[in-house]
Amino acid sequence: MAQKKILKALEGQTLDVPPVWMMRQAGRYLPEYRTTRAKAGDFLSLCYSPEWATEVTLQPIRRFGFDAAILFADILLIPQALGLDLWFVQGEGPRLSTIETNKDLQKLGKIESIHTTLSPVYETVSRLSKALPDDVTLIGFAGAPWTVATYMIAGRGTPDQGPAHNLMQTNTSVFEGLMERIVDATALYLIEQIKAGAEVIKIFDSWAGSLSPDDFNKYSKQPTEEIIRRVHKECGSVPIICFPKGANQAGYESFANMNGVSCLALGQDMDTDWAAKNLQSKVCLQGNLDPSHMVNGGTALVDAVNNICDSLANGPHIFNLGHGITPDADPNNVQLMIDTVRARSNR
Ligand code: 1CP
Repeated sequence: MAQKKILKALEGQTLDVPPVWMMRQAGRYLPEYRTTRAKAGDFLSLCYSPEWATEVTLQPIRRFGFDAAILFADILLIPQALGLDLWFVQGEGPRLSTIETNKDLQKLGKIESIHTTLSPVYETVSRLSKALPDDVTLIGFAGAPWTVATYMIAGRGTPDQGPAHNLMQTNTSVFEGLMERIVDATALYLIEQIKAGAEVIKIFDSWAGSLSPDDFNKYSKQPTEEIIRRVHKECGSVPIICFPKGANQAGYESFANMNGVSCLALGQDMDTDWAAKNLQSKVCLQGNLDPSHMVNGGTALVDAVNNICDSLANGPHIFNLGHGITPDADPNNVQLMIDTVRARSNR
């Protein structure tokens, strides 16, 4: 039986007090993160420096004592490792060279060569697994193929993932060829993270909500299932958290019924009473406080935390936000959130 609280919840145990961590817990809302990032130079240098990436992953653990640490990296390192150019424009976000034609696809490197670019990330995982306190769980992660593909096709973040939908419809073979390569690379990447010490894997499908039901099944659920199958075949039954963000209830139900999924992360748009009733007997649930409470705090925050915990109290629950914390959040509100969760007792 697992000793760490997060692993207990992922095994299906209902705990007195839900364990807690936070998406983007290492980030710009923390002054110590901004200092380290300035020393590292830029965001990508931070991701590829085992020393600095380890430091920023540990910062929120030291300050708040979260129950899990998530590797500091980004879902867009996979496109870069496959051969695309990647850079971040200050105040705007990521930019990438794009995949639009079969010729672009053929230019991508051999899948196995991703490890050359990504080896510093594995080194960070290995350092973290030694540096973390005994009761803190180390989470590795990757983007799901659909979400990663949306950036590789558009060359940037898009409000509606239009370019990826267009390629899917007008050049299905290039789109599916790209998806296959991302599946191959992501499985290898996650296997290496686990070998280096990651105890849990989270797969972020941030743009799953823009897919029609058929496309959701084909391009969110099936590729994710294939990655999990390969990871489990190579590494045994490592717990997997999936986040098909914005998926509807039928989409969440199909993920809960999928082989190998231990936990589903809920966005703040999900009704926790519905999720408790329809999903929690099959999987652990993670979430789902609206990140705006981290900006505003006060009794609204306390009430919202308690409502979520009440609603999910009768099954396995890991407390988290419904999406990443924003740079304008107040660290004092993070402390208030943790104190409110830890003051609870479900029995
Ligand atoms: O310092 C900075 O200015 C960079 C901001 C930042 C950070 C802190 C980016 C750029 N990425 C990250 C780290 C990151 N990204 C983590 C680290 C661990 C943690 O949670 O603390 C993780 C898990 C991610 C995952 C990620 N990157 C996702 C999936 C989750 C989500 O937020 O939906 C996505 C979509 C990205 C792409 C990305 N990276 C960064 C930005 C600003 C974006 C979004 C771009 C866009 O669509 O406009």
